[in-house]
Amino acid sequence: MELNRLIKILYKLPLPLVITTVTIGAVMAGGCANETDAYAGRLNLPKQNKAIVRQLKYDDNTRALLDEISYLPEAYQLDKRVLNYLKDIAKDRKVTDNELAEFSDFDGNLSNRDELKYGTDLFDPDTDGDKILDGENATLTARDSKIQEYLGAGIVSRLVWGTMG
Ligand SMILES: [Ca+2]
Ligand SMILES: [Ca+2]
Ligand SMILES: [Ca+2]
Repeated sequence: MELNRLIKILYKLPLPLVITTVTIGAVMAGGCANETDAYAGRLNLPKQNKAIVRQLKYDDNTRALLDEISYLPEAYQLDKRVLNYLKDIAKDRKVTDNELAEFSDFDGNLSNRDELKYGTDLFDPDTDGDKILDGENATLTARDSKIQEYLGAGIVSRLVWGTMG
């Protein structure tokens, strides 16, 4: 509907009805941010994060982004790089698929969630500086611990020394 026509129609209506209509319209337009607020509130994020994300339109990507933020330890949530990241994302009020993917892996190698599991730096692709990326290190460590497990169980030594059975 054209704005002019809308104004003409509103003119003809009694004043209380106009006020009600305009109020409902305003509440509906602001509804998205309120829903984002409510969801962010349930996740119990620091107020610095909330102040930024409350500008976001409420949809699946926004919900996924909020889950990613809430998964981070507070030191990361309040990290300047994370806050700047969020400010950038919130500029156009929406979270694109790319922005969501980038936010779930800050250094482009191994997801943030896995980095937290392995205790590696979320912003450094090679935390221990051995020129092997964190993702590869994690795989190697997982394999190592599997071997350690076998060694611990004595299976390998029994196989090697032929003392089985
Ligand atoms: Ca990473
Ligand atoms: Ca890393
Ligand atoms: Ca490494």
